[in-house]
Amino acid sequence: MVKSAPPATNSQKPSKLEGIKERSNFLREPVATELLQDTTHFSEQAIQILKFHGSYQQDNRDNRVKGQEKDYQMMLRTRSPGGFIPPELYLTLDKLSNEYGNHTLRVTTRQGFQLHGILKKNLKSTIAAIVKSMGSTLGACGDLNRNVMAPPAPFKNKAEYQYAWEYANNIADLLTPQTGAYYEIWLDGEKAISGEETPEVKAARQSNGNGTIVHDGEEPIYGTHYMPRKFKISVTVPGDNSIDLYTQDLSLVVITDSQGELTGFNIFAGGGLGRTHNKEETFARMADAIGYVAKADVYKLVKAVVATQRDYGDRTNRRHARLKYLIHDWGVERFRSMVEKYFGKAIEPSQPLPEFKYEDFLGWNKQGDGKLFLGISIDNGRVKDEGSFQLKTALREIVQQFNLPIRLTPSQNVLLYEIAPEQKPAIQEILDRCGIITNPKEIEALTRYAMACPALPTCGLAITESERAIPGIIERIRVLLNKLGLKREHFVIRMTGCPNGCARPYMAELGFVGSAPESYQVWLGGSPNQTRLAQPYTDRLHHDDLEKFLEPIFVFFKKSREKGESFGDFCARVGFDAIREFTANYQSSASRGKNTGGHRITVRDNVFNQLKATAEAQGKSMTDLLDEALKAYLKIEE
Ligand code: SRM
Ligand code: SF4
Repeated sequence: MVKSAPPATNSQKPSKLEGIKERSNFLREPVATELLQDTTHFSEQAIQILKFHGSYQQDNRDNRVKGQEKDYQMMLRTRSPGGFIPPELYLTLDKLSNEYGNHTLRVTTRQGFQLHGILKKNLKSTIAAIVKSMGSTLGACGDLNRNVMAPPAPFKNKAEYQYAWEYANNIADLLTPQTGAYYEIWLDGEKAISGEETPEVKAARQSNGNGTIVHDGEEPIYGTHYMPRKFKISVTVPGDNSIDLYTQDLSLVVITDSQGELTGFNIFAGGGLGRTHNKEETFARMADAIGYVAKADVYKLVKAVVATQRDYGDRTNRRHARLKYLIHDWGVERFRSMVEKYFGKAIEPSQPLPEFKYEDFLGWNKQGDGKLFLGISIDNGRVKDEGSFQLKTALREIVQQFNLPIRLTPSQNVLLYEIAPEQKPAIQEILDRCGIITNPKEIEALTRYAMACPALPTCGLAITESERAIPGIIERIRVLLNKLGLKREHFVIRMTGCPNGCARPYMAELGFVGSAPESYQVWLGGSPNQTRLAQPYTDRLHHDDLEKFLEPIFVFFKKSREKGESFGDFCARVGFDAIREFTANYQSSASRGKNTGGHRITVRDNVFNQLKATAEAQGKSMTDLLDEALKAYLKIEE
């Protein structure tokens, strides 16, 4: 018989957070008390508990002034399994972002929406409005199961996609906190009106298995201390890696029989990306294949994995508390046998799977039931209106007029679906009028496959810029590639403002990870379909040195790549020693005295954004557009 939660796995003192959770009375205090106080911000203890309710306390770091109180504001994140956003919720979020937030919405890398800039005094009204519109923020952050991911494509004629949605939803329900705290605090005790969970899920939560549930208190699965750390799950279909399967604590892959009937799931566990610079004991790790579980046992298996991490995950050192460290320390065999004890039987061997592909589902597509869906690319997930680029207006108008549901994608984009073919021209007209490109081929390919985390000014952990820096970085990489005769070349670029890995940079072909102000650690060698971990190539690249750094690597790539080989595959194949050797012996065309044909100038943010939107709308590069505009202004004739 295995113990139930949470035995200390060693004799060291539990971390401070374990005490805060224990004293919170199942996530009530001190949030409930402090919410009623007329203050601009919460205490350190309340901040920790607030996370479980889906909110982070932040401050606008652009507005920090020494000696003055910080410009406190709250970020709110939705819990949206499989990225599902019903139309009424979208319209509410849009309204709330204008009324209480910073006028933008942000699609996250785990298929949620974030609102930024909400003042403490408006937090209750904002959460209440979200819940009343069929949404929730409960469990979007904190030490528990986070938003469950699933491929966003609404293929109605591919049963496996429907199973992935169904099970993502049910697992999210299974692991939803059971405490009454959320409704007491934000809705004065009114119970949620959102979708009811299935009886099967309810029964699965209550069934004990071999010690998977804790008998005292309000939380049968989590107990008083919840999880040692955040816990992330995805459900996908064979071949579809849109959800970055290897980065999750737990991933399930739908397995069907020859008739398309669901038989069970392949299980992967132990992925995770967060790390800390110069702390070798922290690392990004890819999930391991654990085995196969029949459909009838899937909730039992999920609970067994959760219980293993709940009871044996490290509760003393939060930097060592994710499931990936438990699996790393134990090895897969020991981990599997512990899960089997909770599960009550042996886990079967994995079923064969085809190769995974990266999918983003952009553009107009058929749903398979006569209806259409449209994938719209959003730079870094930021839904906003700016100059001639009116994405926020366009989405609001479309959802208002056609009452369409949305699926948020793991690559920070949106899919509008359930579109009747006759609605297509009117929807296209709105998007054209608002300056939104819908043909994926017209989107700059480096941008299409890139992601960046928010970083400054909202993220308290950011070391340097990310979302605000990546457009300029991509533009410079494009100019460089063009100059080197790699005109149509593209690859996966991901950037984060610190090593926590929120935009999953360690799976990119070219990853930038903030390591100092204006500087990045550079990771190379991830694969285009995110099935191989990249490796750190250099620890500190100042952004001014981007071209000097990348040029030799791109030239080597151009000279020595195999036919059709991608940039990431090339870097992994030749290895870093070969790249370093080539770089050391490389003489750039500039240093050989030739004209590089380019100089860098700085423009203000608003000019840059307008320039970018206009260049995209006109299908030109920003450099060409700027060149044209300046020549006209300066009356330069050629
Ligand atoms: Fe993240 C913390 C934003 C996905 C690993 N993440 C944060 C915070 C809340 C900063 C903080 O703790 O104060 C960031 C808020 C920034 C802001 O201003 O909004 C933040 N993370 C995000 C989002 C919004 C990035 C985005 O570009 O979309 C993503 C929200 C997803 C969601 O809807 O739930 C987001 N974060 C991720 C991912 C990717 C994923 O889950 O697929 C990772 C890497 C995968 C993983 O967990 O291993 C990730 N975030 C972290 C970590 C490091 C965790 C670790 O194990 O060490 C932290 C810091 C922490 O937990 O201590 C963090
Ligand atoms: Fe903040 Fe770092 Fe996550 Fe970026 S990667 S959002 S800087 S915690």
